[in-house]
Amino acid sequence: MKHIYNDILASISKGEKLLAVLIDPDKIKIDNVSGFIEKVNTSIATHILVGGSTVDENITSLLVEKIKKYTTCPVVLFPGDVTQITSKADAILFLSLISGRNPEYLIGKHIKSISKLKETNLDVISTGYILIESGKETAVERVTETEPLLRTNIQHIVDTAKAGELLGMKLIYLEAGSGAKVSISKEIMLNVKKAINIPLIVGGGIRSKKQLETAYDFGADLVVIGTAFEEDESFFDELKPPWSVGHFSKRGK
Ligand code: 1GP
Repeated sequence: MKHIYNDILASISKGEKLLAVLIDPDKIKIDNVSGFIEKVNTSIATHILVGGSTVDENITSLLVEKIKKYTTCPVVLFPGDVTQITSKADAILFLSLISGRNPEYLIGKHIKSISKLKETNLDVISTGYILIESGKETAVERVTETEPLLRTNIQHIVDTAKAGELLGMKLIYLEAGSGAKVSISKEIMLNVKKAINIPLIVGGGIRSKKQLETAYDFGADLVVIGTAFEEDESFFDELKPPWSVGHFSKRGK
């Protein structure tokens, strides 16, 4: 088993910031994978996340297999459902949607996934997944039938993240939703980061280098970007090492 979580901790302890490119199996053509991954490889990206809210069965496995052919970046599953689990990846974010109150997404799906997970060698990373409202309904809300947390109720968001940590979760993921118009605010990131002692992931609606820098400056250890790369692959060209910001260094490059 690859120790992806321990590697994340080691990178963070060295002051490094991490970037994951999110690939939604529903949104990429299998023939375009090699070209897309080539771009990932030349950028500062450190991880590839694979997953989506609604994905046809078996596509994920084929996609991950193909991605692995072209990169040494760790591939981490970010599954919307049990069917997206594949042994071809290196790790899985074992997400519990702690902003919501739907038992299926708090513990139900997890129980259903065990027989499949037992057949894999994935590094299973328990993740407290917190959906924050971003102005319009997101796919996560629709699929999970849960309400996001109000972005103005900072204390409630902080307490939710802290409760996740105290329950033993290893990562906290603040999610504004794929393609969100408004990304997670500085104030939310700063306050959550101050309260927790585990790595902080931030994603949803980050579309520029400036927004990426802001997320890092306000506490994100790992930023997830999907839509911006899907819509314009030239964004990768702006994110090439060496990074111009002094505080940022890319692991292994
Ligand atoms: C979505 O946080 C991720 O689950 C990434 O969002 O597609 O908006 O980059 P974007």
